[in-house]
Amino acid sequence: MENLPGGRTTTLPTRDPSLPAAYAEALEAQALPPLWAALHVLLPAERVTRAVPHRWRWRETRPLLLEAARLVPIALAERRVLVLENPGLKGTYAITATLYAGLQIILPGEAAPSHHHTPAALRLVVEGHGAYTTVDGVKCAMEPGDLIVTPPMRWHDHGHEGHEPVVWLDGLDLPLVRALDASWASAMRPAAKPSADIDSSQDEFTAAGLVPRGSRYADTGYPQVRWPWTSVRRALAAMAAAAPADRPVALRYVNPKTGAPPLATLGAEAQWLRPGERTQASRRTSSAVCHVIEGRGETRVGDAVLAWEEGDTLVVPPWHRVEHRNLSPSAPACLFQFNDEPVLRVLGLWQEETAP
Ligand code: GTQ
Repeated sequence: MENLPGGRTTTLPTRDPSLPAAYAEALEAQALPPLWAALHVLLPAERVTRAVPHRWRWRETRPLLLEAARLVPIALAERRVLVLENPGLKGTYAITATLYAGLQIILPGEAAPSHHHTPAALRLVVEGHGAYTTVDGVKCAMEPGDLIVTPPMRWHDHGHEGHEPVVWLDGLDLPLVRALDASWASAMRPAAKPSADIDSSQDEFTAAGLVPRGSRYADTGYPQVRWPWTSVRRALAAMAAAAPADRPVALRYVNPKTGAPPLATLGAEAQWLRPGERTQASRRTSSAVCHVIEGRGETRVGDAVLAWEEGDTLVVPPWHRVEHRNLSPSAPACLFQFNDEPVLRVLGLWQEETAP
């Protein structure tokens, strides 16, 4: 497959030019397009996507985010976000057919008001200290590399008690939810002072294989909404130290009580690349957004080779061969990714092919 322009077209052929004109008009008048005019577009022989491989460099996005913070008051923007829009999907605010990604910036003392909506969201902190997201009144600290999820219809707002700008990567299933005509958000409310609660990950999910007998928190179906990077990194480092050199070192973020993905529509993973490591090439029917938490390297996505360093973000369209490479001879590299794999799996459409 590759990236056919207009591969997944919005307007399809609706006429068979070989039909008698009067008959073709009668079909159109009765809203009865002939399937044979579009069959091989609807069911192509090769998978197609308009999304293309692309990389956003942190050293280019960061100054533009800081400028947005100078130019646009939070009261006006409500969410001060520059959206990572796939160059193949112009005008859609989408990074792939199903996924949305944006970089959000908040300044010390600011508060982004509270709302809730049908799309699911996750945040991965890129830079800065002292911000927090409140999920249904529970305060989740945001330190670099931390993952926080906001499941559908949960009230959330963002605040900042630190001293420097904080930026995070937002990942949502917004294009998917829009395709289902199911996107909806409540009116904004002023951000309320968070309750004294801290998030349960800090005191209830502190070690693998152990869950609290009785939780101090309301049972919402989402026992954990925050994964501190310090714990994830420690787990990856321990795994890297023990794993055979030919085994990939990657961890999936899961609901600790069920093993299910952290959100029904979004999967998330962290991968540790040893110094000099090159991963085995594979392609999947799911699409993904990769973010560099630390290190430098390059990733082949389809025919593109995308060099990366800390803070960069890449998009992997569906069915594009991916191969990561850590270019440092001495330091590990850590990549975070979110993807639509749970959706593909539940629909029976998930497939992976590993290069021989
Ligand atoms: O922080 O609630 O990037 O509602 C897009 C939509 C962030 C948010 C986004 C949102 C948010």
